[in-house]
Amino acid sequence: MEQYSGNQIVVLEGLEAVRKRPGMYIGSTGPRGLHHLIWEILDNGIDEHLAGYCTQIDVTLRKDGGIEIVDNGRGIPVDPHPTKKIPSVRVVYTILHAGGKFDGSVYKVSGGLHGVGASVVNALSKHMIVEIKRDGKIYRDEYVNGGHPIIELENGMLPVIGKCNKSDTGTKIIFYPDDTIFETVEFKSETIQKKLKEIAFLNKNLLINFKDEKLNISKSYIEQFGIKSFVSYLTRDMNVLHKEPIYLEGKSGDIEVEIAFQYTDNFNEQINSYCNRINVVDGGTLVTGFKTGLTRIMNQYARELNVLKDKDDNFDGKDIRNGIVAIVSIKHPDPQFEGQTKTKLGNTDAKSAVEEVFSTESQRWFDKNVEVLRVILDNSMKSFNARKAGDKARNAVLKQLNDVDTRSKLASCSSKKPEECELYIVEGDSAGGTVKTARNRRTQAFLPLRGKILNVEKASLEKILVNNEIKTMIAAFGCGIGDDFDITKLRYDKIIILTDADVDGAHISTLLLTFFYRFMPQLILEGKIYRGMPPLYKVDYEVSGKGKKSKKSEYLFNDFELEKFRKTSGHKILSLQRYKGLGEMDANQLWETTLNPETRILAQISISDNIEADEITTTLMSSNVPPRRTFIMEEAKYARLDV
Ligand code: 0RA
Repeated sequence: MEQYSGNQIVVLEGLEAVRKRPGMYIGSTGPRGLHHLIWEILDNGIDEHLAGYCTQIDVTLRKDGGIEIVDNGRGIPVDPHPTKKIPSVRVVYTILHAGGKFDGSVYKVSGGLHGVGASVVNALSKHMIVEIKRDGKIYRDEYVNGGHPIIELENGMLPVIGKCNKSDTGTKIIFYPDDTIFETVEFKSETIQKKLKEIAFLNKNLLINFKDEKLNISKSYIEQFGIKSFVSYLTRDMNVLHKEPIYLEGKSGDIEVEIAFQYTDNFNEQINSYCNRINVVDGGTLVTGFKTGLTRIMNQYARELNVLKDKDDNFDGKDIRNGIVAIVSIKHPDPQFEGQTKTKLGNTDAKSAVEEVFSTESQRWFDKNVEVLRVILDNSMKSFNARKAGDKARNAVLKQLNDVDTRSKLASCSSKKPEECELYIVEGDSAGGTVKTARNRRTQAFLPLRGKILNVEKASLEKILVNNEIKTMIAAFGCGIGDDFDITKLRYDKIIILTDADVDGAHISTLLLTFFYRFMPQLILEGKIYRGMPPLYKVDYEVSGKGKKSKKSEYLFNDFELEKFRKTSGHKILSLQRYKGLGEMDANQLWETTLNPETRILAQISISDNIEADEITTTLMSSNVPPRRTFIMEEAKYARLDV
């Protein structure tokens, strides 16, 4: 099978490096890394769209587990590569670092790996097929086991496998991720759909068709209004302060800038940024440019319109961004991505470009829409006033924090070594009592939550900071909050949320997660937050051995496990107990099922994507009830919640 010439063996060493250290190229070999493969291939089609040659991309999750991505661009060149003497397409798919520039054209990059993506995906696939329509002919190349070509060349050319209309051009890619490399090779339909929607928003008028052959789902995405619709979509379940998002666009030198934003009655800000359609998760210069421009222009208007009376008073950037949902998207000819994960834009000219475009265009817009301007200034004023009042309260609270009497509630553990300590946050008093007796007092601290957890999406900082439950948590963790947060001071290695496996329990843990996500996101990012998974059932069943019958019991964590036990264990069930809540277990049972590190099940909470996480918190927390309920019920069913 492996019939390739000498120079290709050298070539494949590059791909071998990718297989040895996949994490270096795609971040992880978990679900996230797996989906990254799709994004890489999609990026190539999007580049073709950016260049003006592609109007449609079809994505199909195939019945056989593979994924198929078809674009109607120009088709990857198939002619022999001038120095490598093999078809250009094979160069792109088998040589690491052969970006799109192989033909000397300026091939813009939209995606993360800057044109090396195709070969990386091939390296990590057990099978990959590329079909190209160009010049009325259909060509096919095929690779197995991480990029080994299996199609024999004819005079250095790929065989022609069919004919098509001359005007019919494009590229079809089918690949099957290697299951010896990835933890799972199952693509998630929903994750892909979300991404395609995002791509549609960022690429006005690009038609994207999605098909999931296993689930029998077909969807099409096309957006005429780009990021303006994106903002509407993000705010769809929030209370907005003005009807339509504000949309501004302009150019500064070579840099194209687009900004869309809308104000809501939320108390936080959400700014998503993109450079060449790449989500710049950590922002950087383009976001700084937007913030600087917004602060300057709004303070200028506030003074002109006499909203700020005292001439020494100024709106803080945060006052002005209170409740904003914004997208900043730029096209830059030479983006520099910084930081360990390359998720922050470094170009200083991006800052000045965004600031310049925002200043000019926003003034033009606000001069024509003074009523919206008033609404925004009014909103900033509320935040300004709350801040002035809040500063006092906040300082008082922060000072108090060290003296908060956590003893009455927090049952601490005797060890003072954070690396071995765990904090259980437990819903309700009755369960709390049992946890307190059942736990390992040396390493397991425990905090019962009474009353309702405040919904931080709907409360002002002032209110949040005087809430007792929240104060106690901040004090117990020991690492402060917001700007003062310092994770190195965290007293526990794990913070474990333990609620009943019902809808209320799911709601409480969601409120807690929202609080962590908004005010101590590092806790989630660094994997410190877990959800305990108490069992739902205990079955007593009969076992017979050596002519004797005896009774054994087992804990089952969800309906699925119960079903499986019934169908496959072959044991006669003597009794089945369903736990309605943690309170129904005695100390031994609780220890065995939920507290004992050897036997318990914990779900680590992670954030998979900035937008997704922001989306979920707002869907859950918004004042429009319907979406919230469905989400919680759904998650409660699986007794699992990943933010
Ligand atoms: C470079 C040059 C040309 C096409 C492409 C890249 C191309 C790459 C991919 C990857 C997926 N789909 C693609 N479509 C096009 C064409 C150069 C020319 O025809 O002049």
